[in-house]
Amino acid sequence: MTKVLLIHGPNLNLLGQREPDVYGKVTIEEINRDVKKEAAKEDITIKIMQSNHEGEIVDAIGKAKDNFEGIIINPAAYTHTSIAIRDAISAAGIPAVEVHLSNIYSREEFRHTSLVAPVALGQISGFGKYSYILAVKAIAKTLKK
Ligand code: CA2
Repeated sequence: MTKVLLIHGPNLNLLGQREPDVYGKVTIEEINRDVKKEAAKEDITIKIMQSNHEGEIVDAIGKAKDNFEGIIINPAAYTHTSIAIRDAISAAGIPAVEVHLSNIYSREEFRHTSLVAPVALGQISGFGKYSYILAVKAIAKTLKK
């Protein structure tokens, strides 16, 4: 069974509780349930974590190489600020798909830059919870090659 690590970055635990105008009503639990369902169709086992702490995310990416074949990550606000997360992904040497619920390019200018994108396999942005489903399909296709 192929194993993939899904990382939700800071504040994504608040989904569905605040700012529904930006992120909709979807909750992290609903995303996780749908992602697991989609992954099962692709014979992928998903381990899911959420963290509000940069170092914790860096540590998880650092360990991922030994236990997972790929990473799906929504780095949330760290997308735009974290060289540490970018370097960890680059060092991990396994494919990582960057995911965003919102279209980061249609929002404030400071969200237009992703430090992670250059070291990711690709980026999916703007499709709400379907961004995550598309990410599962993308990583599945890549890992089956
Ligand atoms: O669109 C995305 O998925 C983002 O990664 C979400 C981040 C944001 O900083 C990125 O620019 C784009 C924010 C995640 C915080 O989510 C919240 C959800 C509900 C209430 C408050 C924050």
